[in-house]
Order: sequence, then structure tokens, then C-alpha cells
Amino acid sequence: MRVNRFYRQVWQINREVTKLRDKDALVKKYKFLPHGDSRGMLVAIEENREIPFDIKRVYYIYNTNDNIARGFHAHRQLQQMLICVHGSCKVVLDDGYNRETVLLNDPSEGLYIANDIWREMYDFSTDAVLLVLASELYDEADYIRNYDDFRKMISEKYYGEY
Ligand code: T46
Repeated sequence: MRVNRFYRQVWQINREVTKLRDKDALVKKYKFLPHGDSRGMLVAIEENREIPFDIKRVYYIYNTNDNIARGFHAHRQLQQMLICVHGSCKVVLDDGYNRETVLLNDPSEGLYIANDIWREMYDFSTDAVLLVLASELYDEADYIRNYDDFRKMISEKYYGEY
């Protein structure tokens, strides 16, 4: 009985530590080196150097209408780097327990989004161009588009509960 209680306490502490670690890791901003001279600025990014994965796909979002929000999904495998190369937008990141909002308005800055993170993008400026570098080819089966399904998956995968 006492042993069980001891293990339950250890499990509870581990669980809290895991949650804290996840919260610390939720927002991962990368700062790229801008090469500037009298002609202007240039940022160079290479896979497995500035970007922590092989880049298999590139896409960009632009001409976004006022008051629109995009995303509302997580990915099972996909890792991405979001760079707002012009204008600004906000990104909500959610790991199933913690939620944070990040402003992207600097073309020398990237927001890394690991797999198993819910994202929502909104507040696009009319001139926003959001460049996305992706670790996988497009695959609809990699998307989790229902928030309750996402929470259930996170609970089972990382916390062994639901
Ligand atoms: C993500 C956020 C940041 C393709 O055909 N190929 C592609 O590579 C992509 C990304 C999209 N599409 C098609 C699928 C839809 O018919 O383009 C259309 C719009 O895609 P979606 O509604 O998924 O766009 P967002 O802005 O909601 O999400 C996108 C990415 O899909 C997603 O992976 O993390 O940007």
C-alpha cells in the first residue's frame, strides 16, 4: 500500500516535470544571421544547419483577408519552420496543456513547430507573406483537424491517460 503510494507520488512528480518541460519547449524561435550591406539584407538558411531537419517542401501564405484565421490543426510527423518574410502575423501554439501566442514580424526570425503541436494563425497584416519550410511532403493523413481528437492523442501518447 505504502509502496503504491510512493510510486504514485513519483509518477505525479514526473508528470508535472514533463508538463513543465513541454511548456518550456513550446515556443522555439530561431534567429537567423542577416547579412547586411549598403545594398540591403540577405538571410541564408540551409537544411540541418539553421533549420533542424531536411527540407522537403516549401510553401507560402499571402493575400490573406482581414480577420481570417488559418491552421486549426496539428501534425503527427511534420516539423516546420515559419518565417514571416514580410508584414506580420500571430501564431497560437498549443501542446494540449499549454497555449501561447507568438508574434512573427521579423524576416530574420523563424518559429519552429514540432510535430504534435496544435497551431492557429491569425492577425495577418495585409502585406504579410508567411514562408513555411516543411520536413515532409504534403500528406492529408498527417493532419489532426479536430481539437478533441488532438487532446485525446496527446493525453494517451504523453501522459498515459484520458
Ligand atoms: C500548417 C500551416 C502553418 C497543398 O496542396 N499542398 C501543401 O503543401 C499545403 C500546405 C496545402 N495544400 C492545399 C490544401 C488546401 O486545399 O492548400 C489548401 C490550403 O491548405 P490549408 O487549409 O491546410 O492551409 P492552412 O493555412 O490552414 O495550413 C497550412 C498548412 O497546411 C499546415 O501544414 O502547419 O499552414
